[in-house]
Amino acid sequence: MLSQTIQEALNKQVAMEAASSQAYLAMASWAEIQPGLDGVTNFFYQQSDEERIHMLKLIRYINERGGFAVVPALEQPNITFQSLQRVFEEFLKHEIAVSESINELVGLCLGERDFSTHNFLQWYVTEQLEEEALARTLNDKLELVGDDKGGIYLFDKDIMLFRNAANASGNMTT
Ligand code: OFO
Repeated sequence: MLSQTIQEALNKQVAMEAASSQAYLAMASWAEIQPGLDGVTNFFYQQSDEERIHMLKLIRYINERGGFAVVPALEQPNITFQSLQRVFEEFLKHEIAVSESINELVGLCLGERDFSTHNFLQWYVTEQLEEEALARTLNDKLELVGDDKGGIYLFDKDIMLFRNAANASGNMTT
């Protein structure tokens, strides 16, 4: 049985994963109406789906452990972006915030001696390492490219390869 404290903290994480899914959906929709960003569009649609799966995993776990998973209300995320660089900066900022939140949750579980939840959360710890690394790599590449249209074309063409490579090297999954 989950303690009230852990249940509340897990439900906060549910809301965070849902917000991530919405934020990345908005990025996908923005990218889709820009000329030539098919790769970035696919990347964020897929990223949004994965965040929803992260949310579902938490919901199932909370309910399985005798708690009650609360489906959260959603705020509208940023829907327009000044540039492709801004999109990826926001992506990285978001992933860093998620990692911090997961780390706090892990610490809380140790304090509460909830070793099952601590164990369950290890998947998220690994996942966040992979996602943050991928977000940093993509930001570095965009910084190199700057405003060069040819570079942005190649970035868009290769983005799913970077993603698949990150999936293969870690356990970024769904
Ligand atoms: Fe990368 O946010 Fe989910 O866990």
